[in-house]
Amino acid sequence: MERIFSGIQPTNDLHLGNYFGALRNWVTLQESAECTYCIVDLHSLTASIEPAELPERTLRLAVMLLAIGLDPPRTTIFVQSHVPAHAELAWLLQCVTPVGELNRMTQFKEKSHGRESVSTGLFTYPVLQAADILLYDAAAVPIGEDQKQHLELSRDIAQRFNNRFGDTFVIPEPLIPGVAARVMDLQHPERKMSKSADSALGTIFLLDSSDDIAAKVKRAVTDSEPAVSYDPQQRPGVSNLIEILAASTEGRPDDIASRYSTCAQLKADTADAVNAAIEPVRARYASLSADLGEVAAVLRNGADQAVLVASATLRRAYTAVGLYRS
Ligand code: AQP
Repeated sequence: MERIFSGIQPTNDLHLGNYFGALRNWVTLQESAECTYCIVDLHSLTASIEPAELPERTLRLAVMLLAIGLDPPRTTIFVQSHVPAHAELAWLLQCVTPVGELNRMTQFKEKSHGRESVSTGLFTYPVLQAADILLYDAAAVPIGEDQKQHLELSRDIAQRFNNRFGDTFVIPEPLIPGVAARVMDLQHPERKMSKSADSALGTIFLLDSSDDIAAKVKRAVTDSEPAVSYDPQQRPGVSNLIEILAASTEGRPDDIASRYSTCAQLKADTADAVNAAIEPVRARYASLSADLGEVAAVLRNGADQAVLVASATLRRAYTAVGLYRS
């Protein structure tokens, strides 16, 4: 079976972009592939999170991953910092990654913009991401479009390592959905929807109430044209709503656009469709939250399985670069 790997940060509650861009694919892939999914808590240290909040956020994210339909032990779910090989391989990979390649990363430019001081961790974030993926011999990585550049860097790093030290890593392919690959912020449709946006008004969280979702969609920024048409470049706000409705109903953006004459009706139907799509997730989240001991056990078992695969790959990489092993 093909191996799949992907990760998500415990930086805040999950939103519709995470779900449509990546997580829905994570669930589908369980049917046809050997899947390993990771809560990348080491990555989240590059954002400013209160240490006291991180354990609870990590556990809540694990509950959410089960609520969306991930199914252990068929699928491995674990926490990145429980498997030391991630940090160890990241060091090896940093030693073959030119600074110039990291300087080109758009996410680094965006996240460091205007900041007085930027951590080395934020700069080398994509190298740790490459280590995450390469440790599990992943042939494919389900991600949203915003992560495409990082995945390309992972491929370049793996190729460079293999050329220099001999075949060690599988070269991963990105798996990006055709619709809603980049869900945009409802208030700033030129920016992607994000967990850590300044205002929650532009972000639909999976745990938002139906009323909150209806209110956020109603207030979504569109434009001065009253008619509905799908044109992401010229009409990002309206087109974002159309994509959200398409992803919620498994429809096609062009077909949906042709069925609406007013933005008000588009907004009303989008809110209803989003609520229908995520209501089962909210219900499962509530019932799974009643037994956090069970969720903690899933993460312990996941780490045990992940360690086996990751340490074998790390050994291969250590031997390839010539480190002495007794
Ligand atoms: N707006 C989005 N549209 C489609 N896919 C998205 N993803 C994130 N935002 C969108 C995808 O979700 C997966 C997990 O993302 P992450 O938590 O690891 O980091 P991120 O990409 O940095 O997501 P956020 O929400 O923007 O988090 P913060 O604000 O904490 O940085 C990835 O596959 C990503 O592509």
